[in-house]
Amino acid sequence: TSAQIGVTGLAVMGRNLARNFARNGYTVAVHNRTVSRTKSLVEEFGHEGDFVAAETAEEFVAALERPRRLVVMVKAGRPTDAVIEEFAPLLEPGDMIIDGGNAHFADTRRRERELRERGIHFVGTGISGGEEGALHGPSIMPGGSKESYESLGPMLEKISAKAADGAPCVTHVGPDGAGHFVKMVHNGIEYADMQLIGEAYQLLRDVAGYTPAQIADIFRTWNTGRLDSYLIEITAEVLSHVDEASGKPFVDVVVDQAEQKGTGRWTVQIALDLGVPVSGIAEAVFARSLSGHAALRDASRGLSGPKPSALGESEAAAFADRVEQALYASKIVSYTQGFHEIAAGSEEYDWDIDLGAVSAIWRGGCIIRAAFLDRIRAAYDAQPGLPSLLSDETFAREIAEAQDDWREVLVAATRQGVPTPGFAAALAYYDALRAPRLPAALTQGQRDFFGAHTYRRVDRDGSFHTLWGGDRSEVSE
Ligand code: NBP
Repeated sequence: TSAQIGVTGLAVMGRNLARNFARNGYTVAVHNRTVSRTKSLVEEFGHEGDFVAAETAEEFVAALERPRRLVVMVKAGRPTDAVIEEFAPLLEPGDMIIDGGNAHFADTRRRERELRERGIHFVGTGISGGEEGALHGPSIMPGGSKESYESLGPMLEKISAKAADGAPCVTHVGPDGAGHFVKMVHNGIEYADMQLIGEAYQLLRDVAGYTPAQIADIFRTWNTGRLDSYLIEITAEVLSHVDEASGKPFVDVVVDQAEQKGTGRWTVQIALDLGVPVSGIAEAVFARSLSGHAALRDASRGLSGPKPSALGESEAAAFADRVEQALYASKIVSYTQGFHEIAAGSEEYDWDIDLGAVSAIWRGGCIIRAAFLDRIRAAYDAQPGLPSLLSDETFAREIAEAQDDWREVLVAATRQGVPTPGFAAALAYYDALRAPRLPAALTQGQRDFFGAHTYRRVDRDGSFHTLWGGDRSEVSE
């Protein structure tokens, strides 16, 4: 029997992905560096479909029909290169290596280039949805050549999540590293979403005075509206969970130091390189980092500031409604920033990414799946060249309606000393974009003063310098 697809790297993700292919009727060759994983997969789940267990790389490659489709699900970084070095010599022109790990897109570009020279298609593929997604249907973001997608697309469409309208959550994102780039920004947006939800929780707790169980109910209500999303849904689950050992809310017994694996940080690093202001995502990454500085936080607990005082019952309910507005408006801004980064990456690397298609494949399977993404897609469908999501009429109107509450929430947060870097960064971005004039003019003046860096004028073309140390006359450069 020859297998239509092979998966090497059978930790949680690879094993579930292999099972997903098998459950969809494909014959799947399975391989792992440590053979026991391969054996246990076939022992435990062999009844789910057709698996071909391979102990060696040679056996694995031999089990695959041609052109070969070989999915690599190992730890990103060095292990991915090691696996490529192991398999590439065994492959033939036209074969495909699909890297489903969380690779950095620059690594994917390098690998794609190297393998292309050897006639092998390298398909860097973002896969989102965690282990459940891998098994039941992830959102899949493949890069690589068009040709490879023709061969792979139908299989990926079959195993992917389906959006509410039945559309598979996979599209050919673009050449070489486009898929991993989009997956990276997806994760950055996920960080921002989580930070904004965290801030909403903190405000409902400290300013409105609600208990975690009450806040869970508020989130459940929000989840029936425009904020309907996986992250809001699981937030309610986490908040209503009670720790068995202590009887306390679970959220009160967890150490408040957030960890990260790196894709959020990459999103910000690359945004800095591309010159794209993703301030909301950056604040989310920094907030996690700040939370982890235990010694710094311990040393700072005595610093002065207001103590939040809880509102009365009816005021609290009204405040919760405002927080919903603030959360929604901030969310629009963080998606605006994330899509700006994708557009900038697409421009820089000539990927020609369809932003509407990207929002469409995030509607199911992935961590940021949300009703909201339908509206983003509608915005790009209506106007493919939309310069910014904020220029979409619907989003602009929604922000206009939300903004009084958004500002009030930030006033309350500031007065009561509740940190809301995500909400604040989002509002600052919004206000900066709509400002008729920015203090950047003053910055240019300062730069010209100390470094003769020159400036442009509003009323004439060219670049100019003022002789600051002399008679302050202006010279044209
Ligand atoms: P891990 O990231 O924990 O990787 C473990 C796998 O890598 C095992 O199969 C291991 O083989 C293999 N491996 C390593 Br480590 N070094 C190797 C080498 N030098 N040669 C060959 N194989 C090697 O697994 P995971 O959590 O299933 O994630 C797989 C990929 O999917 C990662 O890139 C991850 O970032 C990405 N991802 C994960 C999630 C998630 O929710 N976990 C979601 C989306 C994407 P061994 O058994 O012999 O040690």
